[in-house]
Amino acid sequence: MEIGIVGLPFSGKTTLFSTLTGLDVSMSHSGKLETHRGIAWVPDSRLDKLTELVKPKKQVNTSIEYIEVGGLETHEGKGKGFDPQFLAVLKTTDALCLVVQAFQDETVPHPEGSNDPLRDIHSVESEFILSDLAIVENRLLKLEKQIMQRKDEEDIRDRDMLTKFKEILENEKPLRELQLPEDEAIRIRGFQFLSAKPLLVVVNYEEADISREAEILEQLKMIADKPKVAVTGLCAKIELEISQLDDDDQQIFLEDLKIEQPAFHKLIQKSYDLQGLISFFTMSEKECHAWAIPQGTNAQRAAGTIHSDMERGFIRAEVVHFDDFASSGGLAGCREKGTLRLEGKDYILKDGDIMQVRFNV
Ligand SMILES: Nc1nc2c(ncn2[C@@H]2O[C@H](COP(=O)(O)OP(=O)(O)OP(=O)(O)O)[C@@H](O)[C@H]2O)c(=O)[nH]1
Ligand SMILES: [Mg+2]
Repeated sequence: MEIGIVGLPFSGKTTLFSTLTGLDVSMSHSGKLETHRGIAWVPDSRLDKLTELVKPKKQVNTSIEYIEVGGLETHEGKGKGFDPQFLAVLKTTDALCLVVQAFQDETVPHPEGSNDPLRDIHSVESEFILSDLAIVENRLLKLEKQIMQRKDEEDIRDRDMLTKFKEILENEKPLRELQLPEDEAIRIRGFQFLSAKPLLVVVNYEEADISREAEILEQLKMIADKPKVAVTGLCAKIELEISQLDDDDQQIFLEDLKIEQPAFHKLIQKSYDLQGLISFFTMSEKECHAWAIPQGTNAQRAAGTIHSDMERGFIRAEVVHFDDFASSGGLAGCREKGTLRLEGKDYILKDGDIMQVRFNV
């Protein structure tokens, strides 16, 4: 699972990237044409609780890879735009995280001269739309030529689909707003359109504004209400400090700020939810492990995320929900209450299920 971090220059992308991944890349920031990659562990209090109860040797959370690319630049004489090299990196990601500057700092002036999150979201989204439109137009030209020579059904289907996309993009609307029939939803993936990717907007506000978060985000409600879009806020500078503290100091810091968990934890969770992912768990003396699967995944497919042999040789799964496990204090209690049950391959996993796969290869 990969998420691209984008935004205007100085919006706080690198600060956020370092917060999420724990990597210090400030020193290596030698040129604008650099991309940074790193892993963030997805916090999950249920998995923490499982580890507490089961006491395995190891705990493994799910992870997300974040990739930061350089800011949207104004190129002399060429207008504004993302570097094509960055666009290529973004295309292969599963979702985009757009950072907008809402903090006031004399030493970090906004490239447009003032803070305006809506304007910034719009200008970055326009870049996505333009990039997609160029791909659509190119492909349409080729398809028309091909169809003139030979009427291929698949080409005609693609042409009709892309013609529909072209109209949406020309109206400056992102493709993620489209409700597509299933076959088109599958075919669109191959094009890696940027405006079709789920979008998480991160408003980077000032420390003094932490208590005003609800008010700040309210102004972006019309963006947050759109399909496959989520909006969240944080002060990247403070979050970076929090992420560098050990657990005890972190707790004191959070109490001082009157918040329960670091805002970047919420952000990671939202990146996860935005992609329609849920978690299930496996546990043994060796490790308690969280696994990411798309909502609606059945037990056999889910077993494949653990190991392909488990999917191939799937017989049954023993399943209990985390809530039942935690309230019973262990498997014995679950057996007594009948909450631990055997499920077949078609069972659809729920977020928080604990599963043990029986398989034979
Ligand atoms: N006051 C304040 N400054 C911040 C905040 N977040 C980032 N900064 C500062 O803004 C400057 C730019 O931050 P970066 O994280 O490097 O921003 P960027 O988007 O990666 O910038 P480019 O990669 O150059 O486009 C740095 O000096 C940060 O310390 C914040 O929440 N508040
Ligand atoms: Mg940067």
